[in-house]
Amino acid sequence: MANPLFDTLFGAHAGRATPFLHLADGRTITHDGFLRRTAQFANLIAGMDVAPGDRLAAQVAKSPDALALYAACVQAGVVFLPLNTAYTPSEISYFVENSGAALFVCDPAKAGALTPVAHAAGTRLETLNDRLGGSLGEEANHQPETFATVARDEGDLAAFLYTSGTTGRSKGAMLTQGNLLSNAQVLTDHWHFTADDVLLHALPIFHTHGLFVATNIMALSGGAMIFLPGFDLDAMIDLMPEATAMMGVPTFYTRLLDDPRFTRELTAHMRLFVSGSAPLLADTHVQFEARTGHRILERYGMTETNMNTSNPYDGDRRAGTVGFPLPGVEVKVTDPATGETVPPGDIGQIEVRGPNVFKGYWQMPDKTAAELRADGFFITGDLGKFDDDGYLQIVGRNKDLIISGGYNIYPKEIEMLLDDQPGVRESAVVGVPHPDFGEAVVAVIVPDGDAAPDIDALRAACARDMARYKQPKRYEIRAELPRNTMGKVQKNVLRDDYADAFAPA
Ligand code: MCA
Ligand code: AMP
Repeated sequence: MANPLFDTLFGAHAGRATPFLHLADGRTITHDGFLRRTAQFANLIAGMDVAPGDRLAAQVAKSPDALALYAACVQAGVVFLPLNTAYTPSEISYFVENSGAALFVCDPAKAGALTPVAHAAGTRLETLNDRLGGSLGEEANHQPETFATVARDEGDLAAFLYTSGTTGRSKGAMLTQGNLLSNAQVLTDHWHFTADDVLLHALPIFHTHGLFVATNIMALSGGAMIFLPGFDLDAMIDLMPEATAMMGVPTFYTRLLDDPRFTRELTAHMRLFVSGSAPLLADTHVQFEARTGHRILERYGMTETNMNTSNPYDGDRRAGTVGFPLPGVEVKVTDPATGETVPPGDIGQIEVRGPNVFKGYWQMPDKTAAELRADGFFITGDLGKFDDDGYLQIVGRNKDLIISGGYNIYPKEIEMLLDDQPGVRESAVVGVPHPDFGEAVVAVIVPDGDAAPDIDALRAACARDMARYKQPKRYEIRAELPRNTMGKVQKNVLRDDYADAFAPA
């Protein structure tokens, strides 16, 4: 096959007038219409001297054109690098520079703030909005609707997704065509997706969940998506009768359950609800089944590996577990000190090997070597155990990571920013339970001297440099941080002390 990922996901549907994207405004884009738009973008970017293997970074609103830009990169052999729309210019500048992107595409409304970023990185800037506009959207209209697909093989890179580290800066996870394709094939099959499915798609498309799981599965199966710009409770309840399946982070499910319109009747015709990206509370699982009669199917994945395990489609979907290794994926639980597999029931670090596991971190051989063993096993940083029936349970993290509403937040990044502010001697950032987001960020500040630091100034500094979802939702002042005998900050003590910070009154 000339370009396995493109040919299987998109090319296979050439000429089909079947629906691919149903939009909130009532429009429908067919498979063929989507392919023709994709070809226009592929012609455009190839004409801008963006060559196969080059990176195209995009911080654009979710829209059919944003998705066509992704498909166009696959067709043109260009490495697609999607970026969270919440990122500030200072966050963006790192990704554009670090990836050496040949082209950076942003929303026209942000072009003013991002032009200096692109200049500094020596990267060409173009724009795209969610209304077929922006320089790229307009230019694409004048391009041919066919494109000679660039040949690739499964080992060639298809995408970079940046993922933060416990220390230091974000790392570009290099994902190959084979990584994405193998996972899309396994999941489509495992979850029984066919051309008859209509997926209610309200996730962002700059992360694995919304792009490589939800979109790739629907592209492969030939089904359709109700493609919402983002999470919108009213629209989701209105449109659910048109769908057969939904994928979401746990916050989607708790918000739906909080709404009395979300009933057994509304979901009667649905065939599948999938949850992932963050732990689904067993309580949510139970409540969901009581309300709707459906058992949510929970699965487990990572940016570096796509999906690793899944509860069964047919069979017992167990609350509080992430199911079994997917076909072709090996999962083992090991002792962090020795790397030896521990017996079932014992807790250890979760390691994963398979065609889904990424190629390494872009230009970071040391970090790659630290997490990806020579034998192909990737050390996830998650802690878990297998039960006697072979279900994997995630019990914690061996990494300092907060997951809030499905977004990963690395405390170190926030602490480094806070520690640089006037009046702050040191800081510690922890995640504590939050009724909507699962976990929320609390910053604990130790003042430098007697005067309390200006919390508004700290908020402003975070707002300037950091995406909103990362910004602490609570600041606490403390004379000192709790430390163990080795001098290490005891974050578990802080998590306990502020455990009720967001408890409902
Ligand atoms: C929004 N806010 C958040 C978050 N989202 N704060 C913390 N965590 C968040 N996730 C902020 C807003 O900026 C706002 O701040 C306030 O919280 C309330 O916003 P709201 O309108 O309620 O938020 P929303 O627009 O409804 O978004 C919530 C959301 C969204 C729908 C849960 O965060 C979302 O779509 N999450 C999905 C993330 C995802 O796709 N993750 C997959 C990663 P203020 O009030 O101060 O203005 S892929 C992955 O993890 C792996 C591979 C996997 O296994 O899938
Ligand atoms: P990311 O690297 O941003 O893709 O986030 C991956 C992390 O999300 C994993 O390492 C887990 O810690 C977490 N995660 C994903 N799915 C689940 C799940 N079903 N239950 C618990 N944690 C999950």
